[in-house]
Amino acid sequence: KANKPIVISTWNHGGPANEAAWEQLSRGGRALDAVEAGARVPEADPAVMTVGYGGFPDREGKVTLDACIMDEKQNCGSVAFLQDIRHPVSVARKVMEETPHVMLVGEGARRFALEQGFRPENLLTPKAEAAWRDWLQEARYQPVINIENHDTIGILALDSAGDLSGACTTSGAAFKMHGRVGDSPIIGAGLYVDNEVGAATATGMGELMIKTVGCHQVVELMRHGYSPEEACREAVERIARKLPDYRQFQVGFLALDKAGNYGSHCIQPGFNFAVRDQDGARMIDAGSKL
Ligand code: SD4
Repeated sequence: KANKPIVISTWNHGGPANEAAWEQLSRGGRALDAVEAGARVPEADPAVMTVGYGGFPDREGKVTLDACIMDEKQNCGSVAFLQDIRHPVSVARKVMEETPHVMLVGEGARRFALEQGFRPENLLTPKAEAAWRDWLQEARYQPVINIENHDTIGILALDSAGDLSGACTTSGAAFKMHGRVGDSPIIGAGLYVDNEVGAATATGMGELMIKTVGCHQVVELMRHGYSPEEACREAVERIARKLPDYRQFQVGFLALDKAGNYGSHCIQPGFNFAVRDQDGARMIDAGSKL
C-alpha cells in the first residue's frame, strides 16, 4: 500500500514549506497545488537568503531567480534569470498553464509575469545587499557548501489520488555572473517528474546537475528498479566518476517514488531534508559520498 499523501523537500527551510504543502494534501488536494504552496514559503521569507525575496544577488548586485514546476501529466513550466518578482514558482506555473511554451527567461519572463498580474518589487534586502558589498571587497568566486543549511528548495509530493508533482526554486549561486542560470529551472537537471515512476529534485552546485542531467537520471534509475536512495547515490557516483573536481562542491539529490518511498544522497555531509506524511513531520540527514 502506498504511503500517501506525502511531501518531502530540501534543507531546513523544507520544514515550513512542507507544512504549507500538507495543508493542501491532508485535505485531499492535488500534489501540484501542494508543491507550489510549499515553494512559496521560502520564496517569501527574507531570512532564507538562497531563494526568492532576500536571496543573495549576483556580482552586479541584482537578484535573479530560477524556478520550475512539473505535474503528473508531464506538463512543465519554468522561468530563469527572472528579476523583481517574489514568486517565480507561480510564474513558472503560469508559463505551464497559460502559454504554449515551457520556459521563459529574463525580461520576457518578467513582462509575462506583470501581464499575469504579479507585482514588481525590489527583492534585494539590506542584509543581502550588505553581504554583496562585503563580497565585493575581495570579489573571489568560491561556492559556499551548505549555506546555513539553506540552498535551493526542491519539493516533491504524492497526493491521495496517487499523483506526483514537483517544484524547485532558487536565487542560484550567490554572486554568480550576471545572466548565469543553474539547474533549478532546467527540467531533467534540477527537477523531473514521471507519474509512472517517481520524482526527483536537486540542490547544490547546479553546473554539476546540468552536466549529468541528474534528476532525469534519478527517475530513470528508479524505473529500472533502484530504490529512491540507491538512485540518488548512483547519480552522485556518476558525478564523482565523470567530474574530477566534484570534491569542491555540494550536490544533493532527493527522490520520491510512486509508492511514497523516499531517499536522498549528496557529496558532502551536511545536506538534510524534511518529510511530512501521516506519521508527522521530521528532518532527515542525507547520506554522503565524502
Ligand atoms: C543553482 N542549485 O543555481 C542552485 C543553487 C546553487 O550552489 O547555486 N547552489 O545551481
